[in-house]
Amino acid sequence: MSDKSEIVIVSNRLPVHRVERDGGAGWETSPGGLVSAMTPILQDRPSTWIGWAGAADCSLEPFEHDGIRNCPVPLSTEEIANFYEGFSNSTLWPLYHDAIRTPSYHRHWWRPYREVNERFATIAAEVAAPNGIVWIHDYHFQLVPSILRTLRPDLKIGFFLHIPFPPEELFAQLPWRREMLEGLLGADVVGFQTKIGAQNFARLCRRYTEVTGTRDLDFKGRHVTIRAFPISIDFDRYESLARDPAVQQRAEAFKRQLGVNRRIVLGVDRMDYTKGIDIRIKAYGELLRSKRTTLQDSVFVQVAVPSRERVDEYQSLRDEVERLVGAINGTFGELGMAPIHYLHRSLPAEELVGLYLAADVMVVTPFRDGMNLVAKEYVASRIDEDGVLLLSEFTGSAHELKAALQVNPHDVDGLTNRMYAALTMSPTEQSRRMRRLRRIIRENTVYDWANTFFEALTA
Ligand code: GDG
Repeated sequence: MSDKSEIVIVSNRLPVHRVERDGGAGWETSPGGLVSAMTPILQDRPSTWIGWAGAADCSLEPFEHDGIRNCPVPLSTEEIANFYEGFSNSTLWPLYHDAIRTPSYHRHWWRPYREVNERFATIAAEVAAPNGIVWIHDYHFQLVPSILRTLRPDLKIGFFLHIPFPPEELFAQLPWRREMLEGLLGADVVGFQTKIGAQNFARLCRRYTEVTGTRDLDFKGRHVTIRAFPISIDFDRYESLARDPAVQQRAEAFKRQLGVNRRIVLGVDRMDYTKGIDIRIKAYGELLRSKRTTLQDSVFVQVAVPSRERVDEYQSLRDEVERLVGAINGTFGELGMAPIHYLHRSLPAEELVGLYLAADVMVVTPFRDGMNLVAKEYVASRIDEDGVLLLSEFTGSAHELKAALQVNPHDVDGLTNRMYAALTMSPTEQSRRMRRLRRIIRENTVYDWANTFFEALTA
């Protein structure tokens, strides 16, 4: 068998993580939609996944796990600071999310970004079989398509952006805007979460590069397909977890712990300033202050998974969230009973779905989000067709989940009113909306998403 791969995936992290066992260290497949969506496509074909293994200054040999060859790419401590925490997460991440925190532009971050992109592209060029397929994921690697195109013109190259692609006025700030656009134009297919993202990209390419065309583009004699591919979840997995008696018992236990007569309002997010965690806690505080809900009527649970903790903006968000929770609990709580329960940690999937099952209202209020899978997971878990999804208009999911109770998260009064409407929605209205939501997600799963992208790439 050739040691070259017909399919190569490039993403920031490998689909596995290292675990310490009795007999020494080993690898385990990481939970997550992307990994399971790729598995049916990668299995039975020689394939390689290229990514960072998650530890600094660590050089590892390629290895096989669960039928997929993993190729770990080393990053130095300096590269993690400049390429990952710097350019990726302090320049691109805020810029692409409506600049809700001011993006920082530093030339000493740009150079490592380009160098790391060159390293990943070089490895992809080495492992891909003649005429093979390379699918590159996300904002960390926007230069990889064009570098790879130069090294290996025979390849089919796809790129998918998991986060929003910003409008012209914002993207124009980026000092390296032309390089970034031309980097992406090295792909055959450039995929976005929404049509707006695809349109923003095409418009910017027409302004700053030599492309021709309106919807799809032609660049240097090649055709580049620009399209929206809204990502989704493994609907059946969430539905069957929700039917699992052990998970249902967890849900009942959560309800008992929190108080059987209290309606449960739930938020689940990475601790990220794009997610609107602070604003929803403020809105819940307003509900308590105006006595539209009380400590006895409802309880708010916020799970915030630790994320990018070495970036200052994330640290100050955590401080602010913890200050707000403390202030509201201090004002409205009683001994042995708090209005807000806040967990700063990640939960096992069974517990997460137990919480989805227990929650009467799911609050998803990002100021901007590429898609938001939590909203879709909540819907898939609601096997009894009840519960209310309160969803920000500024998520990719809002384009599909029209039957959710939609809200502008910048409007605290509006959000408070909608939260109240969610808490008091009639069972008939809940199930009318939930049935429609469930149908939409059932009809476009993460497997459909992956297949549609692959079809576009191999057409
Ligand atoms: C990016 C884009 C886009 C969360 N807490 C726990 C846990 N999670 C899992 C959820 C969900 C995932 O993390 C979060 O996905 P989101 O889509 O909500 O958000 P991002 O992490 O920002 O993802 C986003 C996505 O990429 C895919 O393209 O939708 O817009 O920003 O799956 O379930 N999982 C477990 N325990 C937790 O405590 N096990």
